[in-house]
Amino acid sequence: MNKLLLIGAGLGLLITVGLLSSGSGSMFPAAIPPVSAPISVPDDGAAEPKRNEQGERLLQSITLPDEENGAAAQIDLLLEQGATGEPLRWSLRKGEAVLAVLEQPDDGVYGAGASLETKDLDGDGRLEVLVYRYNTGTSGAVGLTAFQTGVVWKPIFAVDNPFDYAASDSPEDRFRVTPTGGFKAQLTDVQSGLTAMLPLDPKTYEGMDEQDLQKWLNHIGTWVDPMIEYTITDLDQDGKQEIVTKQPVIGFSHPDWIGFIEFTFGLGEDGVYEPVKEAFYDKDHELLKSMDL
Ligand SMILES: [Ca+2]
Ligand SMILES: [Ca+2]
Repeated sequence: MNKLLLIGAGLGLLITVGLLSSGSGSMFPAAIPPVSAPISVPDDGAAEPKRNEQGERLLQSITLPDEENGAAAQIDLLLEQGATGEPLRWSLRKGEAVLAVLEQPDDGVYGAGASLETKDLDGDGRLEVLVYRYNTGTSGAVGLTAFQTGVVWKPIFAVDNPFDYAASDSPEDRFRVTPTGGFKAQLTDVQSGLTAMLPLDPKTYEGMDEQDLQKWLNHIGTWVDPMIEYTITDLDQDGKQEIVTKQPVIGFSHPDWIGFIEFTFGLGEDGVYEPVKEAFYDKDHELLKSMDL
């Protein structure tokens, strides 16, 4: 995953360098929405993807210890596509048995590629299965669903649509990013109340037309990107993994990252992950503010 994110960031960098070097006389629009770009996603390397009799595409297979007989069981990740190849749903199967199904969110955020990872998240000695799905736009958004395995496959962590956590000046969005002039922007989570001033680095905007820059510093619609990364780590050393999500806060285009939002998810008493902490960072990943949720 990290490799892919690097590719995404690299492309974004090229786009921004292009903007900075060529567009000094142009106005920057109020907000530049994520642009679709053909960034490579997992499993797109095969010229002839493997398909089963139903025409579903096999994306990945893993082996898990089988509870019943102690042998290993093969788990397949399959993709069902629509008439024009659009990804409709992903399923996890053991042979013909369907263990879990993930639907494409309504706004079709995911490309075909998806990948599996196994990890013992709750520390009970049994592996959980993690499914990553990828948006193909410049934001590099990634969704993650983690399943407890066994007789019943239960989702215990789900960012079904990472864009649900993004924000772009819409009143129903959870976050507000407001440039306040003087190379600063205020970031607020209207739901939790957490707020911080993000410092903007003047060096980033050298070469911009001075008039445009002043307009931009006061009025531009900065925005919050969806989740792009999940860090799985046992922060409090209790044997259960925490999941930390990362969202960039964007200045005028990718990858003008002016800050980051992180949510830490911890396992609740019911064995399902819930958000326990929120933190705002500046662009150098120095902590600005955090709060327990
Ligand atoms: Ca486990
Ligand atoms: Ca822990």
